[in-house]
Amino acid sequence: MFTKILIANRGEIALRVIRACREMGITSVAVHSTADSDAMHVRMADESVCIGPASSSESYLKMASIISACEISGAEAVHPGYGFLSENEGFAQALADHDITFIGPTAEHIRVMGDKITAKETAKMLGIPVVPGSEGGVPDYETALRVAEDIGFPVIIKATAGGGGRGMKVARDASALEVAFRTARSEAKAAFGNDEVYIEKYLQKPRHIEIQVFGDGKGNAVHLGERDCSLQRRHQKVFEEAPGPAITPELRERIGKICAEAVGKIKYIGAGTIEFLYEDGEFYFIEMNTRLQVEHPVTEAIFGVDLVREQIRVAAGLPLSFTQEDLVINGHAIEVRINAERLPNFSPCPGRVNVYHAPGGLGVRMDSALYSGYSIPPYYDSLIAKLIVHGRDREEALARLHRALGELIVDGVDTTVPLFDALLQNPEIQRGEYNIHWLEKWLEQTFSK
Ligand code: MV4
Repeated sequence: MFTKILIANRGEIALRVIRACREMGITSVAVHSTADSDAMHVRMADESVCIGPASSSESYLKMASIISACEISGAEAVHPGYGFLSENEGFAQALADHDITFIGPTAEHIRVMGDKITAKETAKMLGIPVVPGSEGGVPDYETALRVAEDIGFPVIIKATAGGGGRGMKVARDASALEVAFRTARSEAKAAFGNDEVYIEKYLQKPRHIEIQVFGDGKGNAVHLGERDCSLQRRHQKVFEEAPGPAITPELRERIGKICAEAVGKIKYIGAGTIEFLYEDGEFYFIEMNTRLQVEHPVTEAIFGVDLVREQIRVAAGLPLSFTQEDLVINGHAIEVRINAERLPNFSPCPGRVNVYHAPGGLGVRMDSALYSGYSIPPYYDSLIAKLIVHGRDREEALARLHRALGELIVDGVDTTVPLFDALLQNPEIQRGEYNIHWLEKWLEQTFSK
């Protein structure tokens, strides 16, 4: 096992990793920008190294500085958290070249899953159901029309190099396809410097369902069920839950087994998430994330496992501490992302937090790097806390979320808490009846009046 791990991240996820290290008897090293000298992750880690100025590109994204920090501190492994360098194949490779362990998959797995076309080809080859569409890139409009008529309208055109929903165009019929195709191409070229696009059948009212998988790098792999992350605004998740309200035990077992077998076959190591659109009883692969995700705590809550501990174990060459049979769902968990943002426009609201008081009690987990008197810097993500509640069933989790939000105090900055208070009053949310378009429609109706 490692004796010292460097955490190449900040905020609540850095604390999350430090806590796992401490429980495992591993020394933690924080890195930070000059804007984060007073940040909680620096205070909580055993050691810290300043790696550059406020701008992420000169600090948290600067590979050479992070590798230097490993050498200065003697850290044997790096946990990248999420965002920043967590899915950067060049970083995983650079660490390997320096004999430092990247706590995550291989550079090759990151590369394959980072390109949407190779990811989809790999998924298909491994027996994962994919959205019907073109085989790879579509070179010209004539090919686009042939594919679209073959799979049937509506279709969606996506940029191979795109991500986070950028560079997508929907065409409802043949007359709309030519404009959509040419616009998608030129926008992809402008945004990503790569004009390759591909085509898929457009699913009109799907849910976003993602399967948590875990591999030991030796061909053993398990799944930890699904999370429903359909409630998103501009491709940012705001509310996530596990298990998914629409997913039966039979559906979970079917898709979970397919995913676990697939990652075992490629000898995947560490945590991964296989993302699907789910509609009318069918799953359609869209992409795979090769990192720990923001919303991992809902999975931890219902399975009673520590996913960061498992990431560290398999990175050190140890086996997973559970088998598929050990993984039994207990109850229901919900996470809400609390951002320092002003409603209704979600404009970032950095600044001084005069008073912070976290909720507590049975079934409540607050992952946050806030403290009273902390100044939220304007340079990074606006996520300031994740509130995770766990109950015996969905109804209890919802009641607990309402109760916990009432205990929370964040005085000094605006937050997205009022959004959750309002969502909890909504009968469709209470019944779990929503899809990927629900939140944006609701926001429009609620705030345009
Ligand atoms: C789709 C789709 C409908 N049909 N693909 C958006 C982000 C990217 N990861 C995939 N996305 C979508 N792909 C087909 N074939 C609808 C979306 C989509 C979406 C997906 C998940 C969560 C929120 C979304 C919001 C708008 C569109």
